[in-house]
Amino acid sequence: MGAEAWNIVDRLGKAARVQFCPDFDSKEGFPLRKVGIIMGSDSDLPIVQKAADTLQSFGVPFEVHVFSAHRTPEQARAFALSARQNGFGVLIAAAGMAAHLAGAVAANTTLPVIGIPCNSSNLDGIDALLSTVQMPSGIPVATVAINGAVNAALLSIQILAVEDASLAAKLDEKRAADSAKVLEKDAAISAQFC
Ligand code: RP5
Repeated sequence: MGAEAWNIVDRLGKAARVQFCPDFDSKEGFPLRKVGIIMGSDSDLPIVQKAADTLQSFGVPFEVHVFSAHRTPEQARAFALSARQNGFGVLIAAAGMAAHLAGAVAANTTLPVIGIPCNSSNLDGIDALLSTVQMPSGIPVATVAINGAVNAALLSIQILAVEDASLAAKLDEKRAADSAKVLEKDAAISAQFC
C-alpha cells in the first residue's frame, strides 16, 4: 500500500478512535479500556473467577459474559464485532472441550484475544488446549495454560499497561511482592537443612 493510502487509513482510524473514545489521543484523563471475559458456559466460572479476581485486584474495569461458540454463536459474534467500540481493549475467552470459543471470537475482532483452555472433560483439558492454541495463521489467539486464568488476566493487564504507566507500576509492584515471598520461602527452607 502506498504512503497516501496509509495516510487515509491512519486518518480513518483516528476518527473512529475519537468517535468512540474521545480522550484517546490525550494522555490526560485517558480512560482505561475494559477487559471482556467470555466463557462458554457458567460451568466454567470456577476457573474464570480467578481472572476476574485478578483484574479486580488491579482496579481494571471488566465485564463477564456467557457466550458459546456453538450454543449462542450469533451473540458471541455480535459481542466480538462491537467490542472495540464498546470500550474493550482485550478479550479473554474461556471454554472447555473442543468448543473453540476464543478462535470464534478472534475471527470477529482485531482486539487481542487471550484463550483459556478449561479442563471440563475426560481429556483433562487437552482437547480445549489444542482447539485454542492451534489456530491457523491469520487469526491469532494468545493461549495460556489449561485453567490459566490468572495469567490470562495478567497478560490482559500487561497489554493495557503498554499505554498506562500507573498500571505498569502496579505490575512491577506485584512482581516485587511475589519475589519477596519466594525469598522468604527460600530462607525458611534453607534454614531447615543447614
Ligand atoms: C464448553 O463446554 C463450555 O465452555 C464448557 O467448558 C463445556 C461444558 O459446558 P456445559 O455442558 O457445562 O454447559 O462449551
